Amino acid sequence: MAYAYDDQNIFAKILRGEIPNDTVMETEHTLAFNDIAPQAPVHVLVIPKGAYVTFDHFCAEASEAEIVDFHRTVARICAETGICPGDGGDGFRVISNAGVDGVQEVPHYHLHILAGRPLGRMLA
Ligand code: IU
Repeated sequence: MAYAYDDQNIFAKILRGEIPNDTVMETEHTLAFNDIAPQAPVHVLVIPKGAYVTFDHFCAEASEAEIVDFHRTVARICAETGICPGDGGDGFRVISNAGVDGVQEVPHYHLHILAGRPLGRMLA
């Protein structure tokens, strides 16, 4: 796997504190913030603090601590937002775009949490 991480991408700048963000949750390894152009009433971006480009890059090279922290953070945000079907919420979708065909805009791995309206059958 050969990923070159561009440390000038916008999320890298957010992580360095060079650009403000609307933080939802922050942990040792993970930052979550509201998307600047929300596509649903709930639209949270969750990013690892490490320099990973895509889902596969993150899962292949991040430590188990980073991977667990990331996914627990996603789950905590869903729970605290009240969108988990198991707790009576109306549900949600998680999406991660990768590369050209995935139409990935920002080359720092991130997962979208979308909720708050019917999201339809399509993935995008
Ligand atoms: P994508 O998965 O890389 O296509 O999505 C990138 C997201 O980052 C997209 O939903 C943008 O609205 C969002 N975003 C942001 O929240 N803040 C920014 O400064 C920029 C993009 I640039």
